[in-house]
Amino acid sequence: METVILAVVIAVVVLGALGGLIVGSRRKKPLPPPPPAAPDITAPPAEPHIGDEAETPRDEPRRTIEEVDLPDGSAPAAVEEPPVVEELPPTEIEVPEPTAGRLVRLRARLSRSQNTLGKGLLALLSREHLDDDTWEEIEDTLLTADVGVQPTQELVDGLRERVKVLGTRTPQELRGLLREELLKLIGTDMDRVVKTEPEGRKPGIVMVVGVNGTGKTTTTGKLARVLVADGNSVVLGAADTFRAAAADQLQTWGERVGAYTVRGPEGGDPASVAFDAVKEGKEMGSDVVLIDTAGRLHTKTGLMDELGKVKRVVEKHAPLDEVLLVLDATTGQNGLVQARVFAEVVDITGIVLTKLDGTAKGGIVVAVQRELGVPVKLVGLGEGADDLAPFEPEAFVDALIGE
Ligand SMILES: Nc1nc2c(ncn2[C@@H]2O[C@H](COP(=O)(O)OP(=O)(O)OP(=O)(O)O)[C@@H](O)[C@H]2O)c(=O)[nH]1
Ligand SMILES: [Mg+2]
Repeated sequence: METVILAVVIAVVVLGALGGLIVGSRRKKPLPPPPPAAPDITAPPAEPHIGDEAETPRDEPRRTIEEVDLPDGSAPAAVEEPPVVEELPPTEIEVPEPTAGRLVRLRARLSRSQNTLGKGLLALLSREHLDDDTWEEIEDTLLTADVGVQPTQELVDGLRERVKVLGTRTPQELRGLLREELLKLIGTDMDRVVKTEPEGRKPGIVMVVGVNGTGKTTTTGKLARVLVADGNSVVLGAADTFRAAAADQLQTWGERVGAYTVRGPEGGDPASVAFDAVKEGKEMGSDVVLIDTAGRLHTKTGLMDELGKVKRVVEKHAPLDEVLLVLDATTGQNGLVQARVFAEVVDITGIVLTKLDGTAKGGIVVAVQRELGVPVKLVGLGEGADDLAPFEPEAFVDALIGE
């Protein structure tokens, strides 16, 4: 009898232990796959709260280039790192070019703006008789280069006045005048530094916005390189969930310089991806989080509503340090209309003008700053990884009018 009881007891113990093992191993399984992609557009916008981020699948090994200490006690048991060691490909981390003097190095890329705007103006100003027709041609040149009506008027008035005072003119004097007047239009006293180092906290948070195809993702990738080159650790947030390829594109940029990319399911909530990216940046002790956003949407929610929401949700962590509006310089006046719309929803703090290489419309720099009252901080001068330059008015004008 005793043996029977003993057997039963042993059986119960063994079964219990097995059950425990099963439960235990289930707990160790990776987080469940993402929910189906179709978002419920009728539901009121649900803003993520602290803790919601656990729902975002961590579906990729973390590719950090260094060990990062999590803050004490903040690592919840549920977040289990997959064993990444053998999965890491032998990624070669690139060392980006330094940013100093990039605009000067890339000046030849401005050749079309240089010919129409800079050289065109100089040629006109060098005419023996500066009659009304010539001044009209000067005006047309400026308007064609997208300088904008009001700034064009100011520049022509300023030049007319100074040329009159000057009397006879040498080419050197004319170049000097034009240089000064162009610089006056562009402005030399604006703060064009991309703010990534907020006081007393980390990480700096930068959001990149703009309509589709302007160069947001490319710019985010190039900016990550610039920051890494300057010694910062960077986390990228793929808040363009419109298509998986968008996140892949960003992640590829990140991997080249060893920046980790936070992404969500295709069609998922961009705001929660952005929220998670900043959370991750905090946990990893990163210096900067760059958030790439969509230029168009899955849902019927307006792009602007969505951007507003991304901004609000990210600001549950901390205020955004920069909101960069990316504008395609080749689209001219269209870009200005876009700028106005974006500025109403998110406070734009800086403009990135892309595709300035090969366009004659370099004057858009002036027009867009006027439109928004916000400085151009970066310019895109090509598709290459390091073809993004800090915008320096002097170097820009010198490139336009030659030396
Ligand atoms: N020539 C030139 N091409 C650029 C520049 N910046 C971006 N591009 C190109 O513009 C195209 C679109 O760039 P993306 O970065 O994908 O644009 P996006 O705004 O992220 O587009 P969506 O994600 O569709 O909204 C790419 O082919 C880029 O290589 C630039 O400064 N000069
Ligand atoms: Mg993109």
